[in-house]
Amino acid sequence: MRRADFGDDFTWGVASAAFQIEGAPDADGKRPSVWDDLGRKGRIAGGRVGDVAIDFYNRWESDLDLIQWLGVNANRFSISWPRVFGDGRGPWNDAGGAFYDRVIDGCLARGLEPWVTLYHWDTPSALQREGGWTRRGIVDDFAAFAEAVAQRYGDRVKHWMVFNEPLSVTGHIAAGLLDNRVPQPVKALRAVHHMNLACAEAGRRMREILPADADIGITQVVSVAHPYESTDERTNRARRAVEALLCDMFIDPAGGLGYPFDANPLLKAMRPAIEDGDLELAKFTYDFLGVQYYGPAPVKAFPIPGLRAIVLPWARGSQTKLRSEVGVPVDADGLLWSLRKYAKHPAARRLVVTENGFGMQDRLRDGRVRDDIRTWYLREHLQAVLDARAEGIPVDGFFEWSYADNVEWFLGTRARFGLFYVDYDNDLARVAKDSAYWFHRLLTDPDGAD
Ligand code: IFM
Repeated sequence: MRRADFGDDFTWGVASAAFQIEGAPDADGKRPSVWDDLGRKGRIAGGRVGDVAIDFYNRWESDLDLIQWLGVNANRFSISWPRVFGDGRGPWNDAGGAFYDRVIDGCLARGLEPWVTLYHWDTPSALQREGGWTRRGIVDDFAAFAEAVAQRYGDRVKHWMVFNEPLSVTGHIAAGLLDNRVPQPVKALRAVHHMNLACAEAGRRMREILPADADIGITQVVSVAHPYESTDERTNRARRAVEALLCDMFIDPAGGLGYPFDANPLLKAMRPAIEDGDLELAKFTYDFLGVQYYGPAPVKAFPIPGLRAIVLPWARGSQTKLRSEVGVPVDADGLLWSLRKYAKHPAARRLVVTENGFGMQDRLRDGRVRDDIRTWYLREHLQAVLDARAEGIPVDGFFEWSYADNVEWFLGTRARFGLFYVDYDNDLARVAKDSAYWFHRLLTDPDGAD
């Protein structure tokens, strides 16, 4: 496989998120986020691991050097809402904002195009106490934050993602994980609608502020359900019901298609949150849809005739045997199917794989991390991207998750996704894994990598 196979216009990047890498939860006027609180309450494995994370706040220069060494031309990271915008409604915090000036300028100086996510789950605690995404007023709060970020960094940042994987946040709400552990599925569905309104409103306001060539996208869990196609209509209905919940309820409204209530009647519980005119407000054409693909969602039709079938993602039933540390089945075909499915969606003009990677428990032995599985996984999924491009599907970028091991949310530091190993027992030293050397060869050696 060679870099040239993907063409000159292809974006190669790595991805990360503020809470997972930065640490420095109170530095320079930063206010707390819901994830800082969860760490303090002992709800993250390992406890307050997010307080230091991998110390990107202080090590950003040497980490950008590592990212540059890989040979990528883009770096995706997120802005922490409470680092720059106080308790969620401003005022702008100059000291916190200056950190992202340094990172953005540092990227540009190294030939790395900054790809900036506005929201990667770290809701300011103060807004969370008011109900977070279950409160409709957060739509305006988020849009004001988006405006402020665009005004501050829009002179240097061209590529934006308004949200990262809203599904994960609504999943946390549904399971009651963000507060008192009481499941709140109906509130979570209402939060879906608020997020859709917020993303569209933020997108519109950003377009007014940013230069005409700004590239505004959103990232979603784009995992088609498996089996990908079936002659059995009940299985196909189950598949559509799961895909409605994973992704379609987040992008169909943006594309002017409304909510996929027919595919999954459970979604109708969000109806009380939908006010007159909302479906118009939820429309927004993104320049790109960020495809976050780790594995397919196995489904089986519910065995009671007449009942709408829905099986939880990652349930048993997959035909693939290998699973990552976070329980995701491995199947690169699913990426090709996902790209096919969303290639012509009216919500977005093109596709970018904004996350793909393999989580496992790597071991550092004699200074080396032999992670052949991760290398194999990346090669397989990159091949799926090549196959999609050969079919004419407009996918023009790939971001590996993540450049280094980091805080995997509730799992803490237990699952490692990085190309660089982080030695938590040795001052967070970074060690290039075998997969990092492979990625580096792929991107820098004209003969490519096997
Ligand atoms: O670490 C997460 C990331 O924050 C969002 N997408 C999935 C990754 C791996 O689980």
